[in-house]
Amino acid sequence: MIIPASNIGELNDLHQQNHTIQYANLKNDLELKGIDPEALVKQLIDYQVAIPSWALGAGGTRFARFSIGGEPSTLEEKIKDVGLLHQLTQSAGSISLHIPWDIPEDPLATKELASSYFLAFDAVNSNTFQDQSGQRHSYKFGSLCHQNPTVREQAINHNIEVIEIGKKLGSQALTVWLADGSSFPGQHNFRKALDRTAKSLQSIYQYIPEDWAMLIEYKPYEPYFYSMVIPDWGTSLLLANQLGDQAYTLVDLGHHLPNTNIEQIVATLHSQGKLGGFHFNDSKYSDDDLSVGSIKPYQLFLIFNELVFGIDHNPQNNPDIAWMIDASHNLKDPLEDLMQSLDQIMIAYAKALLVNQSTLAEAQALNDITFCQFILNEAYQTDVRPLVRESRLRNGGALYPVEVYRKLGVRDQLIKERGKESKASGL
Ligand code: PSV
Ligand code: MN
Repeated sequence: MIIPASNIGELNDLHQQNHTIQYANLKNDLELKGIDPEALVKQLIDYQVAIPSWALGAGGTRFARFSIGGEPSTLEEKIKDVGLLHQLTQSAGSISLHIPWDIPEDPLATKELASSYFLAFDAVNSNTFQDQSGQRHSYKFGSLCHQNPTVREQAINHNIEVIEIGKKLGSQALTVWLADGSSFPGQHNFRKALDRTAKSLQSIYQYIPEDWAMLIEYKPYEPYFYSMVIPDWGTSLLLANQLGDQAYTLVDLGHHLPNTNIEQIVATLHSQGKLGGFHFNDSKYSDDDLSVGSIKPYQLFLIFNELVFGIDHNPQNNPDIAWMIDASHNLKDPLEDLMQSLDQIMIAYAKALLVNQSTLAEAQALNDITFCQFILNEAYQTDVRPLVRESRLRNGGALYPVEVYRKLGVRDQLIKERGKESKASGL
């Protein structure tokens, strides 16, 4: 769906006067500190986050799934939903497909449709954590780590097919997340399971095109509760190093045990040139898939602080990172949630851009811890929302995306078009 620009303009006009004052005040404050607000707005405009094709419908828990109505039931409808998100936020410029949840029947037409909404295709994701109807061998006891070579071969071939689909769409990365693991001590021989996985990944890696990356995601537990074959960033990095220059680690914020210092992991991986991808979400307990920034916004800021520093100090040539939101909700309207999440990502990024890195380095050299913390607080406690709104406004986006979405009754229109019972593929 595309909203007439005049509708967005009219709703923006309601806030324009306040926004002009707020932006002018912030601009003034920043200039007094020697910061160029225009440069920040440009950086925010350039920062784009991929939307996963599986986040546009209601997600389920293992207890229930509550439909939200008007869910996109085809890939085309999903692209239209991401198009709408991008139009309102100007920060969701790509879509990431999960195969086989979303297989394009006519990749060229799919690509053209996406381009008409100014969308590109981000990483393609393989799925060897579910059995599909008609599938010959089950993944119940693993995929790339499976003891039976025929099952491993099936999972390897699936990944190769996903690469082929991605090539037709213009994707440039394959993300592999493995549910492989064990739920009981003794079930797995850890060494053999890891070794089989490494060999399977090697077979897939050979099909990675020259200008692609292979992103290896880790997760400490779930769906298995005793061990996961790739439980942590160390194991992912080890595999990426064994595979070669085009293999990287992907950090999903929800895939850490409580209180893990994720910002340090990010810094370490980036310093090794091995941080390839990022899945944004937030969590209170584990992989909760909560809205980005809803639980630990300060942690998100600290992560961005490491990223901003790393991107500016990159002799190791860590490539551009694939940014994506990875969350699926069973309560909120997913489009509203994605707009809130994108906003929080931009806010955390904008705050991190305010950190005076050279003054921080001087304070660190003097072991002036109080001043180090002051510098971070100064940035974190700045209200950067006018900057983020201004960056949306410059390209025709909404000052307040959720408000526009609600005032125009978009969900009701989608329900009228698609019905109350339509169901998006995914989890
Ligand atoms: C697994 O929990 C994961 O984070 C992987 O990225 C999957 O592709 C995705 O979630 C599915 O929602
Ligand atoms: Mn993920």
